[in-house]
Parts: sequence; structure tokens; C-alpha cells
Amino acid sequence: MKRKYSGEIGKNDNGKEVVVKGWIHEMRDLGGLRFLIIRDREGKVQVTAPRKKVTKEVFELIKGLSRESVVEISGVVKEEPKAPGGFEIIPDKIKVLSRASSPLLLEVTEKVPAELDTRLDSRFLDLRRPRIQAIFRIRHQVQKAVRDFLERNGFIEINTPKIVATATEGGAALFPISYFEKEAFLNQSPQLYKQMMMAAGFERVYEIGPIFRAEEHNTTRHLNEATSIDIEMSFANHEDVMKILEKMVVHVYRQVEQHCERYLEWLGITLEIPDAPFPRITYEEAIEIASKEEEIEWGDDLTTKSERIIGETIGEHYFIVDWPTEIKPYYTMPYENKPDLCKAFDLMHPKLELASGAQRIHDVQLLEKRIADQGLSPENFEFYLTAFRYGIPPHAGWGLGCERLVMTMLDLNNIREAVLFPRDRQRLTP
Ligand code: AMO
Repeated sequence: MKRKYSGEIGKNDNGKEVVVKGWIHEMRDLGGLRFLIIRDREGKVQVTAPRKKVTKEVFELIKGLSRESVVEISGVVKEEPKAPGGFEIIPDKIKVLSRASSPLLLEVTEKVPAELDTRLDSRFLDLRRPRIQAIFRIRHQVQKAVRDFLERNGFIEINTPKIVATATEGGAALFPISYFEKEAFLNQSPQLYKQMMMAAGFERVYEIGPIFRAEEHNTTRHLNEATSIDIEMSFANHEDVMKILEKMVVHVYRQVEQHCERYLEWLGITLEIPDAPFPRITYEEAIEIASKEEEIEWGDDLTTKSERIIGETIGEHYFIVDWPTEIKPYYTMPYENKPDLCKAFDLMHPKLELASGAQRIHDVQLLEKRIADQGLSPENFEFYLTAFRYGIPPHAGWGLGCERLVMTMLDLNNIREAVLFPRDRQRLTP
């Protein structure tokens, strides 16, 4: 007999024998009637054992079960309007596949709320909760939609090294590791490698992979290990890749709405699908808005507070463009006619930054100068600079934080909610 997921049991199964496998979510004993709620990854189903209708063996076995044990149950499906989903199973065989200890480290039912830290300590149990599982079923769909979209637009998926010799994003926030006799680091971004792939002639590449940032501060929007969705594209400028980005974000939202209806329901949310094109405001306009409520001037990076003020003013996804060259990374292309400004952009959700990107410098002399201007040593970048000396097309790209995309989409209040096993200043296990 084929195993059925609890969520799949319906009218066609009425009166038929099925097998379900899963965890004991709840148990109830009313004397002559014993109930189990079995939970599997697609939902829950009620198992009803009336003393008079099941064998003595089955009836007794139920009494000795513990919550969250893994069981395999076969029985006949019966329509029951009062049961969750409208059907119940009258068991004729129950096999205990794994017995769970009690008390549980964490309640899997939603009845007892727990602090995030407690939940993360017992994450495998926390992840059994349907609401939490829904987040990761949606995250899966997000990544799938990203891949579908980029593939359809001619992007080739690549994997670049995570053990590297240099910083990419300006030197700070690197994790050193020992690499035989040398010092090495965990990569902050695939930036240099995705650009080198433009020199390699791939024209359009993407990577979904880990980035490592030694952020010292514990915030609700930073992780020490995050997942970045990166693209790089040849014969393109910043505008070209902004268009790809906004279209992709809308596509991802649509795919989630279409394929994750039940998970959105488990979470109790309705998606608001953004409209593309997103508004573009210049850095100067952004500063002007922020300066109404805080002291900030041209040349400053945007603070969390200013992002909030601007986000409230705009009220939807938007781009900030035309940044001061001096506060963006060395690889960012300045405007030819006004080199103080550069072709960089940030994609913002009203609550926080989702992505940054730019057209890149492809002139090696200018690139060397910019590296030196930012106080870095061009010698450390020789492997990268070499790739610019033998023919490299003009190119542009961006990096989008996968967790931030999921977090803002599902209105989660802490980025850790969007990661299976988050890494932060305090947390290295589980
Ligand atoms: P940036 O450093 O802005 O740009 O990173 C791109 C995006 O990655 C996400 N992100 C993070 N998410 C969670 N925790 C962190 N500590 C963290 N750091 C970054 C954010 C951010 O917008 N090389 C460039 C991209 C490019 O130009 O192609 C870069 O890394 O969502």
C-alpha cells in the first residue's frame, strides 16, 4: 500500500485503506475513545481509535505513545466533518518507528510561544512547527523562481571559491582562517570572481551561495553567514541590471503567490506583489528626505534610521541611484562627466536594503587607481587585475540577500527566522 501525505487525504480515499507516516502532534484520551493527530510535512490528520472498533493491541499501544514519536499507521479513511481536513483514519496497525523522549525540549504545537533563542537552541524541533516549515518551503520556492527567471534570461549558474586570499568589499569584516602555511579568509562576496567570469567570456552568470561577514553587531538584519544571489552581465550598464533585478523580484513574488498558497495560509499572510518598474530616487534626494528627521549630509552612508524614514516616504520597493563615488567600493564605475558620482544603486524594501549593484570599472588603470585611492594594495588584487588586461567587456551586476528577500516578503521581524541554522556573534551551534 502506498503511503499518503496527510494533506493529500480526500474524498477519493473515503472507505479505503491508507498508510500515513509522521510525528505524533497531539494525543487525547477520552476513556473509550483515543485520538492521535499525526503530522507530516504536508499537514495533519486525525487518527481515531474507538475501543470497540480497533483491536485491543492497537488501543493499548496508543496509550503508551509519546508526543513527537515517529509512527507508521495503516487504517481506513472515514469522512468526519469535525476532524481537521474533514477525514479521520480508524487504525488497524500502528508501528512505532522512533520513540521521542519526554518532556520535549520545545513545544511543537503553537500553543506555547517560545523566545527565538530557545527555539534556535532546539531548531530541529522548532522546524517541525508548520508555521516555521512554511517559511522554508517558501524560501525553496524563492530560490527556484530566481533560478527559473535567470535561466530563462540566459544566465549560467556558477560556483566560485569561498576560501580566498583577499577582501572584496573594502577590507573590513573578514573572517581569517588558517590555510596550511598561509593566511586565508572566508569570502565576503563572489564579486571578484563573477567579474573575472566576464573576462572569461561567459557574458551572463549567476551564483546563489554563502557570503561571510564578520559583523560584530547583533542586529535583526545582519547574519555572519548569509546567502547571496549574485549576477554579473557583460555589455550592460547599471540600468540594464536594475531592470533584470526588479523584474526578477516581481517574478519571485508571483511564483510564491502561485505555488505557496497553503504555506502563506499557515503563516497567515497575504502577499502584496510589488509593481515594476520600481521608483528610482537619487542619493541626493534620499539624503534630503532623511535630513528632515536626522542630521545627515551628502557623503554620509545611509543609517538604519534614514532608511526607515525614506522607506516610509516612498512606501514601496525603490532604487537609490547616483551614489557618491567615495562611499561605494573601488570596482564601481564613476560617471564620465561627473566622476564624484558613480553608477551604483541599492534596491530598497521600505524596511531595509535588499541588494546593491553597479556598473563596474573595466579600465584596468582606473581600477588600479581606485584600489589605491581606497587605501588597498593593488598587489593583493593582481590575480583579479590581470583578468582586465586581456580584453574584458563593459559589465554590471548586483548581489541580493536571499534572507532579506524572504524576511521582507513574509514580514518576519528577525532575519534569523529566514535561516535554518543562523550564525551570529553568539551562535555557532547547532
Ligand atoms: P553588499 O555588501 O551590499 O554588496 O551585499 C549585497 C546584499 O547582501 C546582503 N547582505 C547581508 N545579509 C545579511 N547579513 C549580512 N551581514 C549581509 N551582508 C550583505 C544584503 C545586501 O544588500 N559585491 C556587492 C554586490 C554587487 O555589487 O554585485 C556586495 O556584496 O541584502
